[in-house]
Amino acid sequence: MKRTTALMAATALAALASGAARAETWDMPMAYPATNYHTENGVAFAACVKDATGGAIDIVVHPNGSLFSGSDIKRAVQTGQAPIGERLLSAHANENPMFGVDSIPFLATSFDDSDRLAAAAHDAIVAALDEQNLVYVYSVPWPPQGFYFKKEVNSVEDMKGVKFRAYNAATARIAELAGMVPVQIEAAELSQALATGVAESFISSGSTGVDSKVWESLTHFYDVQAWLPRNTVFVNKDSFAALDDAGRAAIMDCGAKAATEGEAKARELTAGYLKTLADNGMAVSGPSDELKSGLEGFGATMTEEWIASAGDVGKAVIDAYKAGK
Ligand code: PCA
Repeated sequence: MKRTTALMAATALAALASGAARAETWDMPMAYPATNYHTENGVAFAACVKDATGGAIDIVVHPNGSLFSGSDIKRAVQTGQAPIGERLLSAHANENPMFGVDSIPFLATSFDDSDRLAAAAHDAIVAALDEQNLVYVYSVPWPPQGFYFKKEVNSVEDMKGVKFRAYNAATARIAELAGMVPVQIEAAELSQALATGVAESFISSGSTGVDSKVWESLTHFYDVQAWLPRNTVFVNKDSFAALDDAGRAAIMDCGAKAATEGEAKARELTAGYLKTLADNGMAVSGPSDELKSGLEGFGATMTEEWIASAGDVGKAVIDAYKAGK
């Protein structure tokens, strides 16, 4: 009895210290498996926020599209159905081209370049999210993107007619340029789509290839390092405004920590993912010169298209990124 009272007093004190009136539980929908580093990093972020607020903000991560499917997460947070969430922003480039800046083929192909591009685009992305009732918290890159097939592919001509799983407008556009047949599928449904033949190829990281055990359906991975898309965590603007100063600071400080730690993890895991693909029997290699130059041709077309759609803001971001290289 005595112990319980002491514990309750301690909890009350912690809540007082954080300046919060009462504890709040925040559901955080995420689209990738619980064991993926993005998700584990989200769970660490939630623990950081809980600790920093003395338990006043308790963020509960829902992985693998279990609360909202990947394609619904952003809208759910915009409309306040969930106060916080994580999404592959480039999947929403149709709403604002700035969301697709990380998926321009061969613009930023390493972690260092991805960081520089994200820094150059930061203010524009924060503003684009703000227009949609969202507050930017942090983003973490995926490893470089390569192609998965169930046959040897030595040129873009070899891609013709293949059923291709797309995850955003850029991946669908590549399919179109290559004469493939694109079908939009979330990562949570990828294994099944490959097993049933709905898709027979895709572009992604080694991370998603391993998560989806793609060696059960496909045979070849080409490490073309086309770009590094990012997952972005954002909060509903009204939910954020309703917090006290300490709560808002906890979210932003823990977000900065999550950005650093999540990317460190991505860098650390990248080579191991490709090794796992090879250990499971896949042929893992770089692209042939012919394939590479075909893809670079698509990249040039898509860079022009992106700059045309993103206007002066987009051009300024690309110029700033290139100037810093
Ligand atoms: N994995 C995610 C997006 C990029 C990546 O590497 C996916 O394939 O859905």
